[in-house]
Amino acid sequence: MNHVFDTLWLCGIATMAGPEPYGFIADGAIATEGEQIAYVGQRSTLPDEPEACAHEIVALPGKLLTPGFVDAHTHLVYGGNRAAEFAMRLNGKSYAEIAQAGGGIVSTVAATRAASETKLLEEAALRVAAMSSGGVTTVEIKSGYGLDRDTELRMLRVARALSERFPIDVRTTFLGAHTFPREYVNRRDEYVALVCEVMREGAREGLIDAVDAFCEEIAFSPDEVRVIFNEARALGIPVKLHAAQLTHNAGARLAAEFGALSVDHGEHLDVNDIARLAAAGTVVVLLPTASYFIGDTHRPPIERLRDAGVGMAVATDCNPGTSPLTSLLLALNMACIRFGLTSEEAVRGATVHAARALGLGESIGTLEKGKIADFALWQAEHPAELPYSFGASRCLGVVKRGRFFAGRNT
Ligand code: DI6
Ligand code: FE
Repeated sequence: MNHVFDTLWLCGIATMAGPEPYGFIADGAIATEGEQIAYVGQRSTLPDEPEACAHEIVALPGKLLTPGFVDAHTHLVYGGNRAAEFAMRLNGKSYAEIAQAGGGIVSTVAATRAASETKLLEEAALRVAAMSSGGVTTVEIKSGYGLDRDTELRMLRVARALSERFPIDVRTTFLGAHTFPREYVNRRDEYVALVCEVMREGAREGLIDAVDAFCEEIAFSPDEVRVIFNEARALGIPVKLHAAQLTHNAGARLAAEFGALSVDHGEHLDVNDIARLAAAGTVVVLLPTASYFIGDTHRPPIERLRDAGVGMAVATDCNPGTSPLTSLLLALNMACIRFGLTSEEAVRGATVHAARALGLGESIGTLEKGKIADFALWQAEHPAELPYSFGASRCLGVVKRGRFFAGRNT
């Protein structure tokens, strides 16, 4: 008598593992047992007739199953929105003028500080619901719109609470070093010290899975980031870095030195950075919709990253200022059209490499025996259809840790 699995799914499967493009199996079978994948392969190589292999059979002819999508870079917990600022930009106002008029990131900081935990949770829940119905089963959420002790910790608690409401795992990233709050612009060292203090407190409460900083001329210098990364290292927390978005600086080099999980944005990475990131195994997280939304035409060095074998993830950057977006599929499409990724690289960017960017490459991101049973189900026959179709979600539902949740499109 063969071993009997819990559930057996029969459909096209993009495993994103193995030598085939997309690891695609047209006539595939994947079985779950508890929260894990117990079998994946050709339907024809199942040990027995499907009915004898599992308690429950789900046959979905003409449909596609992929690893659950991973959105590896979001700032989706925030107060208010920046639609008025968008309108000002359309009327010719520059980002600097808007910032002077009290807009920009500090306006989101003010709105986030003013919002209660419940209000932040309700608003973020709408965004997570949209992501979940778009096939996302793991999302990274950053703090960074509080820039004070209480609000930063509140943002992280809200991020954690979201995973209890949806079939989604949340990885929290502490981004106290997003920008300098007004009250500290002339006391930068004191603010860096505060960031370290809040990091320690967040770590004690188990609220921080990774530490990030915005390393730019207009934000934190590489030396300031080093202080923050040293603190993270002392606490045993992995780091990632917003770097080379607007200008080139020593940020990516510093990230590689600290073995960062990822460098995010990366439009201005140079050849030396790329060699160091490749050696460190650091993933570059591409955020094509942020560059689109601010009208930046500078493209990341995709060919060089590809040639060096640096993993490229693609994420939404969901945030009120530069990417008010919840559709990871749209980000994949833009990664192809605007940045020049292949379809397969784009899908890898939302699965394998996105998982690696969160330090979760061993447990999710591909469909392999023993990994967590996180799947997205699609109205598609082939994975190349995913970055191709834009403006509509084809997601039929997700399987989270072995359990099925129907999507809004079913
Ligand atoms: N880079 C970004 O694109 C966002 N944060 C960051 O460090 C923008 C944040 C905002 O404008 O609210
Ligand atoms: Fe960001």
